[in-house]
Amino acid sequence: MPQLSISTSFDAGAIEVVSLDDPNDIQLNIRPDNAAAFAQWFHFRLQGAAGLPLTLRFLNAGQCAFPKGWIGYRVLASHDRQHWVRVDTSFDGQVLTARLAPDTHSVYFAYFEPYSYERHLDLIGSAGQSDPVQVQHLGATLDGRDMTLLRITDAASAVAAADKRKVWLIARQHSGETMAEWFVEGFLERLLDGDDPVARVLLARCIFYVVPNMNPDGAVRGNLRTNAAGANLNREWQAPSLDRSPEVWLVRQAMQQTGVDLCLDAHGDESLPYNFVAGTEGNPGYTPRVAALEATFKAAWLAASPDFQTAQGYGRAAPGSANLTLATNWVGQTFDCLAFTIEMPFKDNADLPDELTGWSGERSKKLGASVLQPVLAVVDSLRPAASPAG
Ligand code: GEM
Ligand code: ZN
Repeated sequence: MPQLSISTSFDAGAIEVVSLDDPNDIQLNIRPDNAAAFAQWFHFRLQGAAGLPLTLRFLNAGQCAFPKGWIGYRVLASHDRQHWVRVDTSFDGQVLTARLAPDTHSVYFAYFEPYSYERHLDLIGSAGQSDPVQVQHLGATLDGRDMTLLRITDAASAVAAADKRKVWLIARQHSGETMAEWFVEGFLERLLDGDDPVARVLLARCIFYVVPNMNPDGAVRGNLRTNAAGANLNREWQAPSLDRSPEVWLVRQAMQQTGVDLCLDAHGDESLPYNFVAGTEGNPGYTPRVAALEATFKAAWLAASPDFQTAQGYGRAAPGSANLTLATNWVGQTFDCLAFTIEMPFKDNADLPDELTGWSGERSKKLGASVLQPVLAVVDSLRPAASPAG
C-alpha cells in the first residue's frame, strides 16, 4: 500500500486528516478559524500519490460557513504552487468529493489560489521602488505583523495635494478571500505603469491609499474570515479596538487623517459565481449624488471589463437598513462618499467560465487593473464643484 502523507506546516496551511489509509477514500475535515467558528478555507500538501486514482472526501463540508459555496465549486490543485487548476469535484449536500490522479508525488490543494505573506511583502517591496509610492507603517497586528499602507501619487503634479481626490483601496479583511490581494496586485501593476495614460492621469489628480492585506494574521493562520482574536474585521468598523481589531482601528485612524473621496473594499464571495459590487444604498446618509456616482462607476466598469456585471449580486438594501459596522457602509456614511464592496467568486465567472482554472489569481489581477477605468470615470465628480468665491 503506498505511503501517503498530508502536511499543513506552511503559510495558510489548514486541514484535519481523518483517514489516509485508502487513496480512494481520503477522509478530511475542514477546520474552523483559530478563534471563531467560521470554516471553509483549506490548504494542504499531499505526498506519495503519483499516478494513483485519488478520492478526497471533505466530510464536514455541509457544516461549513457557506454550504451553498460548494454547489458548482471545484477544488484547486497545484504541483508547483504557481499554477493552479480545478479538479473534478462534486457535493452531495454534506460531503465535498474531489477526484484526480496526480502526476507527481507532491500536490497542493486549496480553496482558492493562495496569496502568501512572503508574496505580500514582495508586493510592498516592489511597489515601494516606484517614485509615486510611500510605504507607511500604521502599526502592529495582534500577532505582531506590520499593517502597511501604500500612499501613491504623482508629487510633481500641478494639482495641489489638498485638491487631489483621496482614493482608498483596502483588501482581504477576510483572509481566506485571497482573490482580493491578487486584485490589489493587478491594480498596483497598472497604477504604477508609467506608460499607462489612465494611471498617469489618476496619479496626477488623486492620492491613492492602498492596504493590500487588512488581515495578515488571519492570512498566515489559514483563517477564512477572522483575525487572531476571532474578530470578523468587516463587522468592526463602528467601534474597533486595539485589543480585538487593531487592523481596523489603525486603518480607520488613517482614513480620518486623510479623508476619503472614494473607498473600494475588495472581497471574495463563496456562493455567487460573478464579479459584482455592493454600494451604500442602505445608509441613512445615502443621497442622489452618491447614487449617480455609483451608476457612473458601474457603467464604466461594465464597459471596461466583460468579467464585471451588475445583473447578479446581493440586491439592494432597503433605505436606512445598512449595517454600519461594515467598512463600505461606515466609510460611505462617515465621509459622505462613494464606497463599494467589490466581490469576486471562489468558483468562476458563470458568464465567462474558464474550464481549466475557474476564477483565478491572474483573472483577479486583470479585474484589479480594469478598475482604474471606472475610477477615471468618476474622479472629477467625486465632490461637488467648488462654488465660485464671493
Ligand atoms: C460581505 S459584505 C456583506 C454585504 N451584504 C450586502 N447585502 N450588501 C460581508 O462582510 O459579509 C463581504 C464579504 O465577506 O464578501
Ligand atoms: Zn469578505
